[in-house]
Amino acid sequence: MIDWVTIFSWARDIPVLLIPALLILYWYIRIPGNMPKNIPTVPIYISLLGLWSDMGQDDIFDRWLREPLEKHGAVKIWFAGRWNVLATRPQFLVDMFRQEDVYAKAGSQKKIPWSVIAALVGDNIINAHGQNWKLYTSIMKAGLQRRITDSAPLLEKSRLFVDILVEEQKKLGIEKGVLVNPIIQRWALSCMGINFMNVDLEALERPGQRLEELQTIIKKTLFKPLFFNFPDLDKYPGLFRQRKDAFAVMQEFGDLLVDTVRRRIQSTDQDGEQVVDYLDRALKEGKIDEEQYRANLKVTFLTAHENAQQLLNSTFWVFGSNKAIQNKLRAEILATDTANPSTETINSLPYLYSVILELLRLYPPVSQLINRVTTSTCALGGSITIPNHTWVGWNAFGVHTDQSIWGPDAREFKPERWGSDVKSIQNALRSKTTACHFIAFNAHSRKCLGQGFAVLQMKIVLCELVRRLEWDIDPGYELKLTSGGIMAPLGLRAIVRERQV
Ligand code: HEM
Ligand SMILES: *[C@@H]1O[C@H](CO)[C@@H](O)[C@H](O)[C@H]1NC(C)=O
Ligand SMILES: CC(=O)N[C@H]1CO[C@H](CO)[C@@H](O)[C@@H]1O
Repeated sequence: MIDWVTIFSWARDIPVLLIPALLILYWYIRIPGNMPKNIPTVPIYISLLGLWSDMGQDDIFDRWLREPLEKHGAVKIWFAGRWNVLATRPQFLVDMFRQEDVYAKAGSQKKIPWSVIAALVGDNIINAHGQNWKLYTSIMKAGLQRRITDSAPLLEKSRLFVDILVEEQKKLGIEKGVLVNPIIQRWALSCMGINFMNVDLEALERPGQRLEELQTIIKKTLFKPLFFNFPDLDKYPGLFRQRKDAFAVMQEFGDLLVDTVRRRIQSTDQDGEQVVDYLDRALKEGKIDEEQYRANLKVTFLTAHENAQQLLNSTFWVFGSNKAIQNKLRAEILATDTANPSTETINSLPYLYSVILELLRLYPPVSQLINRVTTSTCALGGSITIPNHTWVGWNAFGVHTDQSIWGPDAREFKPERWGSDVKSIQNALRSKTTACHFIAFNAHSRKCLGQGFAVLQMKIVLCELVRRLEWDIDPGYELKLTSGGIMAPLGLRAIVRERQV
């Protein structure tokens, strides 16, 4: 028999339970009253799309963000558990990037210090502000910007990378494409190791090492939509088993990395000039503590391989689907008539250079970042009044594909727009960066310190790739970009053929 009495008393309790729950939810997602009124709000469900849809971030942008951003230059947007101001108008960005003290860097270590991502990155050269940033820069800058004169070590890793692609294709026959992403990750880890950690990780030579495996796990863990949108949930690892595991993975990565660099040959690095050597000495001299040492080591490891990895993922897509560009680049590279180009030769090729800048423009690996906080009430670009202690950020994909900035062909891949000789390309890069028309590496005081290395490394791998291979996109592959976080194609397959050289 139905127990009506119980049901009624239970039903009576529903509002009693529901009202506080709704109030809490309302309080949690409400837009603070002092947020700027003269810019539109992106509805919260768009920020939460990742929870139920697998739309790529280019589609999400085109559908919901492009119009308000191009019209108003900035929007209010929900991200990582709070309301933020996101800007794309160059004039606003110049203002933001120039006034370091007003729009202060504040990464997850400040915003969500209890979170998994904060456990991963800590307080480091990228997200620190003020004295700490100055300290880290004074220690690491020389290592980050070390001039690379010999192309041979990077060329050797790129050669191995191409060998592996060819081998994998042989195993698959000629109809199915190679899954390029995992091989790219091994290439990127190897290049990072020999240039910043003073250690050859042999990620290409010996696949499946734990340090490599952890990278795949970390990337998956960080961008779990639920925790990405509601980082407050990270406060309860007891409730969420997978978050407990996530914290353990971050710890394991740090321990393993420190262990790996400590085991490198000690005799040669007394006066080593790589980032790890400078960090070692700073730790020994007591300039930084163990925690700061680990945070900066980890962030160098991550940032120095991850962005290049994503950019090369995108490169396979662009060249595979645009043979004319692939062929034009090949012609320029073959005209050098050498399999072992020096850095001078590599740096003298204008098309190669402009192709890489165009890749960075249309597929900026760091496509959106909200990691600055206002330190007082301020007027962004003189017109948008933002309250103190509000998070602000930028979207590079939006800036780079705005037709009012880049012209009606903004969405087309046209390397020629950068110029036809190295000098004019350099000038274009400089002026477009200063004006914040191009922000793949950010701009002004906090711009990327690894830019020189990143571009050289891409030039070298492209030389080797197009010299030895031709490739097409697997006909069964349909382009889909990642839905959040770093921007790149998902699960790309390419059919590669070795050229007769
Ligand atoms: C294609 C490759 C790369 C891209 C697209 C890229 C992009 C960026 C961006 C957008 C920022 C600004 C981040 C922010 O505003 O918080 C940045 C900063 C930084 N990048 Fe890169 N990066 C790349 C490669 C590298 C490499 C290879 C290194 C070497 C370790 C590196 C080291 C750094 C450092 C240290 C900063 C912080 C600079 C500062 O705040 O003073 N990057 N990068
Ligand atoms: C801005 O907010 C921060 C954090 O709440 C506070 O420490 C700081 O004093 C405020 N600055 C001003 C100028 O009110
Ligand atoms: C977006 C995407 O698929 N990127 C991939 C590039 O390759 C690495 C290595 O396998 C993957 O981890 C990334 O997810």
